[in-house]
Amino acid sequence: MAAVPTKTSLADIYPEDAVESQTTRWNHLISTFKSTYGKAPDFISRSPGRVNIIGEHIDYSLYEVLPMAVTADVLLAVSIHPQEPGPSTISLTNINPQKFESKQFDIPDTGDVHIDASALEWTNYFKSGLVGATDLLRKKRKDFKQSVGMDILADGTVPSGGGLSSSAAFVCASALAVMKANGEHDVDKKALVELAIVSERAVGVNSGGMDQSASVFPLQGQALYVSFVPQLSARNVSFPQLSSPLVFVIAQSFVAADKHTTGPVCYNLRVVECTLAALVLAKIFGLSPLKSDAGPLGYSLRGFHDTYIAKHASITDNSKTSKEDFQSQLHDLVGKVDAYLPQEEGYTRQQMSEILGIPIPQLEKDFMTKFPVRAERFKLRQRALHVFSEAIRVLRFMDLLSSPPATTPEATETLLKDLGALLNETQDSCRDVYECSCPELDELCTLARKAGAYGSRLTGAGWGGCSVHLVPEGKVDAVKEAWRTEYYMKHFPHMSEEKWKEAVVVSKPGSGSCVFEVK
Ligand code: NG1
Ligand code: MG
Repeated sequence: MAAVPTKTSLADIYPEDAVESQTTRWNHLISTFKSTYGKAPDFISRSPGRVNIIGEHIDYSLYEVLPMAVTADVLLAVSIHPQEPGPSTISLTNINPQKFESKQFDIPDTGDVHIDASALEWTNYFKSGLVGATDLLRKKRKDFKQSVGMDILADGTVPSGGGLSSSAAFVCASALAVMKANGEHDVDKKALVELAIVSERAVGVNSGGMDQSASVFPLQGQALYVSFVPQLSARNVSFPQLSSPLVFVIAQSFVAADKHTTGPVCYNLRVVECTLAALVLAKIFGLSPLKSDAGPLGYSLRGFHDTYIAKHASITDNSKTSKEDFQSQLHDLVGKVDAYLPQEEGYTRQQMSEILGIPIPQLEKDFMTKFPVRAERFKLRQRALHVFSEAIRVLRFMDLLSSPPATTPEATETLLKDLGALLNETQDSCRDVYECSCPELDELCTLARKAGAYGSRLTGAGWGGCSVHLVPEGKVDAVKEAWRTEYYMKHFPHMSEEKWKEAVVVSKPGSGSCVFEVK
């Protein structure tokens, strides 16, 4: 059981080259807290954003993914109110009050807080962390009812709607703050991640568990291999020793991937499609009823996969299968999908109802009500093909990362090219098969590759947001210049210097959540 660390020095939180600017930022946060609330904060909770290196849109199908934390993060400076009878008050202000309006609300003495997911408020993310932390505290302590009151000042540097998972960073930092304010000093990382996953679903997105894992678990300088089966677990992964460093460059498309407007329709629909693909495949292969699992809607493609293997290869615990065998199972499943889910144009509700022997109203009630979807056709074939082939790419990427040190420039070049090729394949699949890219993201990828990137792809949910690129150290400037002149100046001719700084970031793998004692 690893606990969220308590830190006392910024040098333990940020990469060396970021410490100076972070010190200025943290000092500003503390002084603004003092001028806002007339006292110093008791502590600061911190949780970072993430970039997903590979394994896109497969976490909610319960396949392994490989994200890393970035330096950009959410900080919540907190001062705790003394416990008193009656409602407790939460005051929330933001370091950027023009953009994020101050709010205050009471937690009634029942301790239950209502979240109006239809209102697009930044404070909802705090509330969702609060609700999750309250539930966890109630499970841990029989007499726990209601959180104490708090004064909070938030400072987030993860761009919202930018594909670096500002939402998970905010929810994790909030839940951590509530746990800490209520006297929990050793917050279990896994418990925090699990509660944040469930909490974020309360704000309207049927999310997988990658973002919350990537915000909480990472150790500085390492990527994170996250597994969801047989249960949530994460392993820090080192990058191989190379003769020139591995450089990931992150570029914003500045197309808002706002899951609360067009987004949820797309994202939640993909979750529905993957769930139904699992059920339809299980039916076709005589595996119904499929056992329910940790997929957001109760069933997953991984659940189908393991059940299929249990029946056909008599392997009961497939999580212990060797990587090679697991990969060949996935290849086999790609072939099965190709043969047994032939309909390129998608499946109608009527067709799925007939295959599954479930009346349409029941299908809708079970899978399309919690998060409504509007689609007429469900592209089970394409979604399952993407998921199984992306799961293979993650395994291949991991294999490459564990290759022996590449000490010569030639060996380094070969390895980086191979890693890049996998990123490019992911982008092709996201664009053509999973349909979660957009022209602007495609453009950023094409420009980067032309300017020398080894591999380029969207990262996060897609449909806008962010892209990630594996770039030779010596070509970072050329890639940046290509984007500046051929993407940003073209699409956003009036872009400010401030915005340009946000647009492209070279990020080192950062460290996960922590609490910082101020006093
Ligand atoms: P974004 O939209 O980038 O935060 C979302 C999901 C992830 C994962 C990716 C796609 C949430 C909170 N996050 O990420 O779990 O499914 O899309 O790989 O919904
Ligand atoms: Mg998000």
